[in-house]
Amino acid sequence: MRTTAAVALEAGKPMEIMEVNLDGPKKGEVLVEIKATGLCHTDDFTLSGADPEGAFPAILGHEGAGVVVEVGEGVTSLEVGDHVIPLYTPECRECEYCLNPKTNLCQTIRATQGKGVMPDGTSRFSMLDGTPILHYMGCSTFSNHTVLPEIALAKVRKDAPFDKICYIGCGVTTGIGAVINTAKVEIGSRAIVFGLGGIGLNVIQGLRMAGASQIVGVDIDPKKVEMAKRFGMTDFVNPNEVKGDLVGHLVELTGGGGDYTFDATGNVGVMRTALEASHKGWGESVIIGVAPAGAEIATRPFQLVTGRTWKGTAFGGARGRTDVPKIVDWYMDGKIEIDPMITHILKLEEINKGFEMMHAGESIRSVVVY
Ligand code: NAD
Ligand code: AHE
Ligand code: ZN
Repeated sequence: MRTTAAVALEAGKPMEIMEVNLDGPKKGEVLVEIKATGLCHTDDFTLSGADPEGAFPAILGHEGAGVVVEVGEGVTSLEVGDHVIPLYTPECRECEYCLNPKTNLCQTIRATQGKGVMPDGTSRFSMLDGTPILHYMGCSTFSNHTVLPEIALAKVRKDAPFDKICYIGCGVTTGIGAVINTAKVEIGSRAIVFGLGGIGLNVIQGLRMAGASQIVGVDIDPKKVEMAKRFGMTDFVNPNEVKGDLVGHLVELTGGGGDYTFDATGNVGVMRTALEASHKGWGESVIIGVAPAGAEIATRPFQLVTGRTWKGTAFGGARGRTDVPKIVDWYMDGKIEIDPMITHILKLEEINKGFEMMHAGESIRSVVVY
């Protein structure tokens, strides 16, 4: 079939909207009509050329929601008409990783996914002249139609609006999951969140749900303050307005350091600050942000010797086929909020404008509706 997609032809260039060929689903695969997709900072990171796994031409996008149009041979858990959320972290429920309760990182298709192809090593997308186009994070939600492995789709209730629940495909689940699954924050904890964008706000929302008593937000963009307060931030710190040492300031503000700190910026300098602003003896610092190729984290080992723990999280530690339908229920039951964070609804033709607004700090989440 033919479908319309925003194609990233090369790093550092705006995407181009074009008709592309899409082959039907092979064994174990599913054809999905994407109804809406969010724009995550990770898409921007890959488009910029900073992603070691970034390869072009590719169809980016990994935060979508849509409807099953066709199922390939052997697919048993989904049928035509089902509403689904694509999963860049799949859940096969059979591999060594899925069988270990300590991780959500299903590895069954990770190698081919990282190369931009389906599990059989080929792409379903191509240009009209036949040139193959790569998939991205196994999702490629910047295409009106896409093909995914069955294990990379969460089936969700049909009354949930696509233009809101697409955000559960990455940002909402990552932020809330980092608090609940990865840090396992206890009631009364003090926390510091670095980066108040589409992920950091969901960390704040998760911290409020978990009963944190102090939620300090740190961002260099004061435009983020109002929304962060709305979601539960109790104190705001702009590093550019702190005279002297930022770590010392945060340690004083939290009475010794955060019980939990979270990096949602992708800046390795910020990651160090987050670790060092966590409490001596027991503080845990969770890295969510994705850093550019070649970037490395550093701190004095003494910071860890004296009881701080450095952790990371992918997709908030969530097991997608199991957890994502529950998070959709939380949204539909009013237990979590999504609507205020979706600041812009765009057409696919406006997708590059969406990334410009992300760069300018004018948006929290832009969502493309097909
Ligand atoms: P975003 O652009 O919406 O937000 C980033 C925020 O960080 C902005 O508000 C920006 O002003 C702030 N910021 C930038 N530099 C800063 C600094 N030096 N100090 C304080 N604040 C600073 O991005 P997002 O969509 O929220 O994504 C955040 C990060 O999380 C990105 O690196 C993204 O790739 C990553 N991410 C990781 C996962 C995961 O599973 N680990 C999932 C989604 C996103
Ligand atoms: N390809 C990059 C790493 C990118 C990365 O860390 N991705 C996160 C999800 S970001 C979603 O917005 C993730 O889930 N990582 C686990 C994994 O297996 O990719 C690189 O550095 O090579
Ligand atoms: Zn993302």
